[in-house]
Amino acid sequence: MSQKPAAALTCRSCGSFRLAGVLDLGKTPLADALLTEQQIATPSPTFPLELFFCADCSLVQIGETVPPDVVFDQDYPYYSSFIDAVVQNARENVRDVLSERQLGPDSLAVELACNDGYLLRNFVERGIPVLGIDPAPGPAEAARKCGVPTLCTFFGRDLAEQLRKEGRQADVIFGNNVLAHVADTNGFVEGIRILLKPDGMAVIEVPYVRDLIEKVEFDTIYHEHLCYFSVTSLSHLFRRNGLYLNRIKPLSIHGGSLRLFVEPTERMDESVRSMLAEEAAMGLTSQRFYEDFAHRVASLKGAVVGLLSRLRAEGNRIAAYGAAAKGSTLLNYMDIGRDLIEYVVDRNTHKQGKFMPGKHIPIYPTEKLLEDRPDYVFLLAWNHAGEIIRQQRNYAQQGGKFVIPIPEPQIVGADVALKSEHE
Ligand code: DWN
Repeated sequence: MSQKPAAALTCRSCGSFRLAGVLDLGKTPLADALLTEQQIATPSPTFPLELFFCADCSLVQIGETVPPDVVFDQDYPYYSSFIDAVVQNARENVRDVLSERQLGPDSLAVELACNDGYLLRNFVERGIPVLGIDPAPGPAEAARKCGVPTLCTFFGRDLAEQLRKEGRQADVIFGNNVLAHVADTNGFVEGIRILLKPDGMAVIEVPYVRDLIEKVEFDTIYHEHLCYFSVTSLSHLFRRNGLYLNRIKPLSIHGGSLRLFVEPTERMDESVRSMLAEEAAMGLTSQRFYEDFAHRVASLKGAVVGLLSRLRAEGNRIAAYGAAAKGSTLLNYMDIGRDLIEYVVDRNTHKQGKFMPGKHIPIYPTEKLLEDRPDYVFLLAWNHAGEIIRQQRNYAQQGGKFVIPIPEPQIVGADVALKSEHE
């Protein structure tokens, strides 16, 4: 691993200059910037994608900050409600919070990056007032359509102050897969403290950097994800802004995540203490934990490209499932194009008919798999393998097979489809 001086760069959380290079994925297009037929005729803008480790607060982060209004523009295509696991995870999250906190008509539940209302609608159904905040116009409009009053804007210190002045402080603030996305990390967290009632609680979900490193989930690195959190780096970030990480619930979603319970009063429990101790013992707080990551990613590339090339050389046809942002990183870093993958399928109607960034692989509805019957389906959305394989059991039972690329390439067929049906 290079000890990159990275002179111009400072840590997004603590401001330290002591950033060490972990992995350089080169200059890549924006992962969710899917292209129309017209747009593939001209080159897309690309941006450096390099991962660093902060020796002072342990935050893993990328160096480049692409302007948020470029990343989350009017074409931002991600809609949570197309993914059953995400909807179910949100339903369970709300159920658990409501089992601990008595909320009613005088309460307020806020979600930062509420997307299409997939989570707050659980409060709307119970008559509990809500407020959604999301900068992407498409998802924000979808949230309003399911009864979630939504501000289509970025959240931060200023908006929090404005809402507090209007008397709209929150009993509970949710933020799922948003903390890693914000350019002003400290301002966002300070905004949470300002918006929370003194006895309020924030429930925040983030992917866990330990899973990223240990399971080689390198494709979850893209320009939307500015930060990659450990419990150690999160604890520093919250404390600096007057909040306390009091409880953690590890989750399997998105390749391994943490559900964080954060309050204005310190009440740290054993779940936090034990993870902090484990991270120190494992070395997540020092460079050595990250030193061989680049080598392991390069090895994974060789194994995946080798498998796909062998399958193609044997005369097999291969499609992909999931026009996921992570899929863009994987295809572009591994240089996997239409010579190996004929097309991608996705349930999200906003993605169908478009093309993947960089490799310009076309995206079709998922029904194409049964119509066209490719020999293999490469799971770009490997983090949803169970849900997808269950859903595509007819394809599997007719001989179709799946290639799961992460943490190492493996082929699964009907036997897994049948098994996963009963999971
Ligand atoms: O942080 C983020 C994560 C949570 O979601 C966002 N910045 C962007 C996005 O990342 P992603 O696109 O890599 O997420 P997913 O959830 O892995 O994307 C899955 C893709 O697969 C979506 O386009 C939906 C699609 N899908 C499908 O077509 N049928 C997914 C499932 C489960 C399905 O059954």
